[in-house]
Amino acid sequence: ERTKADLEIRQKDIPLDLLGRTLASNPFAPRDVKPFLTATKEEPIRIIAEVKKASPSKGIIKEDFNPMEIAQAYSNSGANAISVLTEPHYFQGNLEYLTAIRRYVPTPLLRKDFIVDKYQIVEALVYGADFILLIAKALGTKEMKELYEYALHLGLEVLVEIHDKEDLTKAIKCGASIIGINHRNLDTFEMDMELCDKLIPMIPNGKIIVAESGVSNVDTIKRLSGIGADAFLIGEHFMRQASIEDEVTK
Ligand code: IGP
Repeated sequence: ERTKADLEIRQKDIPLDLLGRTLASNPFAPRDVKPFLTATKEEPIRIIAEVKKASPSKGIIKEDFNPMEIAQAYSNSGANAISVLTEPHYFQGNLEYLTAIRRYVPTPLLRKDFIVDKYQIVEALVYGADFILLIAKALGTKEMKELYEYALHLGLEVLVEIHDKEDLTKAIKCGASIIGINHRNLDTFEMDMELCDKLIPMIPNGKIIVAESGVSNVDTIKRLSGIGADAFLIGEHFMRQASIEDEVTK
């Protein structure tokens, strides 16, 4: 649990000399994830496969959870990126999973967590992420822009998650180039699988669009790809498969 003093320290900027040392000794230079996530004629459907043991809406999803094995299976079956839950309480994630996977698996990695301060962004970098998640609903416009620019400054890309029109306005204001439409309402856990139909037409051209949550069949993927989604963030469905490799290859 974070104490108030802890939070106050975190709100301060990380001193430049400390950041400089951190970056100088960082073995994980972030890779450019945009080409991996952009739909092309040759590869019109991009998959971000998620490593997730549990969730607040479903409880434990996978009992015999081995993050490294799962990531390897995702990578072998051609996933374009891997999302690693690092949030310890609700998702039973761990930052160490990110580093372990980064050492042995070549696929680009998303740090999936509730990111609210710069400290977590530096953490994402040194633990081996290539891009991070920022949730529009959880941040003010000014705050989000500041965190977004900080991540870019460190060489990380950002997936900005939206759930409604106000979130989209925020995402556009902060200059987001990768926008994730989360079908799941994070307050109520309600799903709206028609959300992309409403929001994609409002998104300016040239953005990478990621459809997130509740995607569990090829028909949904084809339909959303047809209306402009580049990539699909899929967690639970893959975690419940006996053979992840067969399922991703579909
Ligand atoms: C994956 P699903 O329904 O395929 O397991 O969803 C991903 O979209 C979901 O884990 C997620 C998430 C989040 C988790 C989307 N946004 C924000 C934690 C925080």
